[in-house]
Amino acid sequence: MAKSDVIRLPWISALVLIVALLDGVLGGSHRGGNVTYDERSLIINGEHKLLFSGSIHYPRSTPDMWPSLIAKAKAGGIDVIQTYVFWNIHEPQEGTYDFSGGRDIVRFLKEVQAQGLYACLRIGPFIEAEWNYGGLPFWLHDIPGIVYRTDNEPFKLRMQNFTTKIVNMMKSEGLYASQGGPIILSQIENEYSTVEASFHEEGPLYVKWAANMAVSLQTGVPWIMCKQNDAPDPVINTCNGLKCGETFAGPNSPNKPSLWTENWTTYYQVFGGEPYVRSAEDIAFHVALFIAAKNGAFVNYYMYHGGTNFGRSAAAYMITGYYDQAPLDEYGLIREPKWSHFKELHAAVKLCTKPLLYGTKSNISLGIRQDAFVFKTESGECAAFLVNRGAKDVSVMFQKVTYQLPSNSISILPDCKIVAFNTKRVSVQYNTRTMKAVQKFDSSEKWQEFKEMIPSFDETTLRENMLLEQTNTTKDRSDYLWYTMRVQQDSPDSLQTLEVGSRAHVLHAFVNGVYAGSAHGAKNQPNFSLNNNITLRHGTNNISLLSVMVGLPDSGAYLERRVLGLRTVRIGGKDYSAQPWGYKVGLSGENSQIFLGSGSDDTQWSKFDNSSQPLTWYKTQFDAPPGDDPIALNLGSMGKGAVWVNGWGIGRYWVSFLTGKGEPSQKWYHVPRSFLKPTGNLLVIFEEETGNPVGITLDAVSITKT
Ligand SMILES: *[C@@H]1O[C@H](CO)[C@@H](O)[C@H](O)[C@H]1NC(C)=O
Ligand SMILES: *[C@@H]1O[C@H](CO)[C@@H](O)[C@H](O)[C@H]1NC(C)=O
Ligand SMILES: *[C@@H]1O[C@H](CO)[C@@H](O)[C@H](O)[C@H]1NC(C)=O
Ligand SMILES: *[C@@H]1O[C@H](CO)[C@@H](O)[C@H](O)[C@H]1NC(C)=O
Ligand SMILES: *[C@@H]1O[C@H](CO)[C@@H](O)[C@H](O)[C@H]1NC(C)=O
Ligand SMILES: *[C@@H]1O[C@H](CO)[C@@H](O)[C@H](O)[C@H]1NC(C)=O
Ligand SMILES: *[C@@H]1O[C@H](CO)[C@@H](O)[C@H](O)[C@H]1NC(C)=O
Ligand SMILES: *[C@@H]1O[C@H](CO)[C@@H](O)[C@H](O)[C@H]1NC(C)=O
Ligand SMILES: CC(=O)N[C@H]1CO[C@H](CO)[C@@H](O)[C@@H]1O
Repeated sequence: MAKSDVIRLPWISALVLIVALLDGVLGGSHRGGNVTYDERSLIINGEHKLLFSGSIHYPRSTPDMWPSLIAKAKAGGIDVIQTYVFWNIHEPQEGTYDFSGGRDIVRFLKEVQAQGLYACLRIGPFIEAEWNYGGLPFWLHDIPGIVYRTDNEPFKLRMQNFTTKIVNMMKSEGLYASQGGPIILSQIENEYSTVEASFHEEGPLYVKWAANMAVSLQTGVPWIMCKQNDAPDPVINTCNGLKCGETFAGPNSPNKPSLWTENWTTYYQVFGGEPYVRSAEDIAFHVALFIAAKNGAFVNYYMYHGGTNFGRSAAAYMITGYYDQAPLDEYGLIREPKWSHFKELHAAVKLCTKPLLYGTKSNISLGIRQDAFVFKTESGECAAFLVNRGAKDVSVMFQKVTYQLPSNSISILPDCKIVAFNTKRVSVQYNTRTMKAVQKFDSSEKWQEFKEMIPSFDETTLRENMLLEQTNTTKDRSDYLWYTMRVQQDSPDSLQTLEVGSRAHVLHAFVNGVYAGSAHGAKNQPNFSLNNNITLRHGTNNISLLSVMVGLPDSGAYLERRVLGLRTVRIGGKDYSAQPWGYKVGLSGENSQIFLGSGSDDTQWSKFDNSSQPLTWYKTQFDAPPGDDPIALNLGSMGKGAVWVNGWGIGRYWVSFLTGKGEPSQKWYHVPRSFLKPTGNLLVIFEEETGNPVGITLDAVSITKT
């Protein structure tokens, strides 16, 4: 029997305890200091640091959730909170800034500081992040001559302006570690290498410009560029990926440390896609491998808490819940065994800090697929990582002792003798999440409805003899754009084919105000078509096509040139693309802000008639459920649309887009407690399809150990 098996359990508890105690004693010592680096690690106040970091994005939760999310990260052994800065929520119009409420990044960072943690600020300001337009404000699109993310003056001017604005704000609040604040790193650009080649010789020029621009802002803390192997000195190139312990080519200069800015705890999920579940064991293996094999000194979990893409903030096809499989789930509840397994991993690695950061490394082959990485200081402190990359459990001999190594696992020996942790051995209890309906909306008298107008050509004012590009027409003020036209039919009523080619995401067709079919694309299918038979009447017919975007794209080169919306329309084989088209941006319910329930809205609500017609608004009221469990709307009875509670955008839902297994990608939609009043909360839903709101429930979310 392996020695390690006998000793492990009490030993790890003791370790956790010691680390917890140390943390208590040293708590608050995470304060400020000048930040530099060498080839081994970041150096804060002259001290080398081995840091665990977790991504928590402030706009994906609410300010009243921030303290507990940060506290749970800290309790899980996280040292650094990493967030992007979301340009498009802060500068909705050029030169107009908003840092209020959930946009209060300073408040978020001060909470990080108050809990004694560091922060890594990824300014970008292009961030991708499965966020609408990759974080770029849409007004950039209208700047003459602009080309995003390359050596282009109009873009560089705006990028520099916003980056400077953020850096100055951080400085004036004293938030850089060099000023005694929490921020130890900031990031410029984001995974630029994935588009760099598209910009030819201008790509590398832009990288140099971005690095110089950032460095000239003199934050007193290092800048990083992730996935950017040519990051110019002194900017540190960092790794993003699932397996940086295997894939990272390493720092691009001998004096830079090995930092992993995105170790994906799961993968984003799209409508129509299955959740991606990455096991705690697999993540722990790659974290330990990065530390041992790549001299990793900073590991960030992307995401530690994913949260919610409220309102219209998600990028194309992204579901509203974000990285629900992270150690803290969408609702901020602890997900086991991930959270505790990582906590134990962090504690074990921290016990190796001295040999890791100040020792010399050697590796010893223990078998064909087994290696030991051994770190020793001059004074004799020793830590070892025993790696089994093989698919079989094996026993290996290390320093005359036999160790059992489960398949694909790493054992951590903080004293080179006793196994404190093995990435494969999960000792913590699993938990499961329960959704319990606490309120039903099954009484049809309590619902009211409003059928969205189907505009005809005559009712439009914006006219063009062509099919307009969708986003340049909506300016991203709405997901919805109506394309309308008239078709003259001289012969008697007849069946005709309607063929529409689209580069938007969803299409609903109406002929003479009557629903005539829908079609949609998918994340990996940028265009789609609708092919239906329609009945044309003798005389003039009104064709009204509602083209829908489910978020703007967030990645790729030349984002400003994307052509989205309808591309071709044929009826009875005849091409109508260059006919006179009339346009209407947005829904009438959106334009009157029907979801605010304010007096200024003159919407004529009527009794719920249970007719399940497409394009219907529904509203009702509800009281907040007692207790403080998180709550979510179960929209399993609905099709596709959007939800608001007391005017807050809960997000887009798309329950009818089933996964390969025939399930909705997301059925529950988080309603943060802070959006609620005790009684009389206004719930407004816009349903594009034929969903029935009578089947909706409000569920309390809780976790139980299993
Ligand atoms: C950082 O370094 C500067 C200049 O060397 C020094 O004035 C300042 O006090 C240092 N800051 C901290 C927090 O140690
Ligand atoms: C950004 O541009 C605005 C004008 O749009 C200007 O007033 C402001 O000073 C600029 N800010 C920075 C930090 O360059
Ligand atoms: C062990 O070290 C040698 C020499 O530095 C190196 O070539 C080899 O790749 C290392 N092995 C592993 C598994 O990292
Ligand atoms: C966008 O729309 C404006 C009119 O609002 C037009 O002048 C411009 O050419 C359009 N740009 C593109 C790229 O379609
Ligand atoms: C087409 O729309 C116009 C203007 O709204 C309306 O007067 C007309 O009756 C509609 N035609 C049909 C066939 O519905
Ligand atoms: C999508 O576009 C490509 C070329 O741009 C075309 O070949 C293909 O048929 C289109 N697919 C659909 C479903 O419209
Ligand atoms: C349209 O009508 C034709 C002829 O009746 C039929 O063959 C075809 O299947 C129909 N297409 C659709 C999409 O219903
Ligand atoms: C609503 O309509 C559905 C069928 O469309 C029916 O099953 C249900 O009983 C109706 N509910 C009410 C309250 O009328
Ligand atoms: C750098 C790296 O590890 N990238 C990988 C991240 O994960 C995706 C999806 O599994 C892979 O395709 C990448 O190669």
